[in-house]
Amino acid sequence: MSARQFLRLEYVPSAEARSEGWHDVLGAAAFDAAAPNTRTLRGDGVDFPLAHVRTPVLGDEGGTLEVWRVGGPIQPGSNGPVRYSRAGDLLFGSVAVHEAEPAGAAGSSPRTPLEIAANLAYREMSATLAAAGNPQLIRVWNYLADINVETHGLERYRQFNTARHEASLACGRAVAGSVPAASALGAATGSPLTLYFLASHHAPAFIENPRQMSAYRYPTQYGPRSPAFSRATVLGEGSEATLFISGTASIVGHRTLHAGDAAAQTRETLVNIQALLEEAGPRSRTQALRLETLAYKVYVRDPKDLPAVRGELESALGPGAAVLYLQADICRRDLAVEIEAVGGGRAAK
Ligand code: 3EB
Repeated sequence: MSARQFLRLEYVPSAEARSEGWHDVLGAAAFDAAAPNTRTLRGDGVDFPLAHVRTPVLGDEGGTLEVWRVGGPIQPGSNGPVRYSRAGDLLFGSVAVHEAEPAGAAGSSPRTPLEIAANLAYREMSATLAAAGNPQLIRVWNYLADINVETHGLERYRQFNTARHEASLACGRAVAGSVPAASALGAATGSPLTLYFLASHHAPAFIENPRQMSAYRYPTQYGPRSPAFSRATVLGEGSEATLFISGTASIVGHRTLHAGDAAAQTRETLVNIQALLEEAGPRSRTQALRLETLAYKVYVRDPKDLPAVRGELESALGPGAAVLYLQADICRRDLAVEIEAVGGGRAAK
């Protein structure tokens, strides 16, 4: 069995990206309001999977790269539309699928262009993991256009959940319990369904939040198929561990709290993240991880809420924390903010 790789996460402003060394990059995601122009990066000999996500970076005119680095040799590969790279027991992959109108067959499953795209993306991701021998999904990031828009009689986030659930079942994957940490956010209209993911030869620990109903047990009022994700996963143990906290919001039980109050939603979300740290600590010997030492991506629905959200984060984390603020629509209309986090490795901004 290969050695565990030590993952490091960095948020790098695009303007500074040219001066980076890329030899130890397993994969990356570029966040930018504009359609991506990554020719400069490719021109510099970059050969890792790079997800392009069309969400504006708040408080910064240029885009930002989320960069995942490892030690040791990296092998690139591809499988159908999936680009991936492997290092030791880790795999990073990325896939983007455009939505097209279905050729017919109304009433069959999957039914909508988004369901078809998500079904394809999840099947290709699964096939890639099986072929590469890194079958354990640890963390998946999902970005889809117009996430709160209803088409074909169902909100698009709910369509996505249907396809994620059904494709996972079809690939022999769990839809409850042993499911990866995940986020699902809106992106610019017209952008393709974009996924990037981390997988391993080793299963992670799966962490739920005692303050929240598991999302995979949500009642059908949130959609016909429940969202198949864990609240957090931990790969490895103790000082070697990496903690992946899923998209987390102001939800207690299964209900949204503090609708219309972005500051209060931010505080409630941080209480949920603290609860996950307390659950993960004894399970994975990650007690050394504290709120202040995590790296965060903060999704703000309405840019005018940024000062309130940032104020809450700075008072909870101090001014030195690694935080990337993005504008994105969130999976429930009454949520103003969603926060995801990574702990361990050496997270730095
Ligand atoms: C996803 O993969 C994650 O329904 O409790 C983010 C924050 C998400 C909260 C929730 C779901 C929730 O679907 C999206």
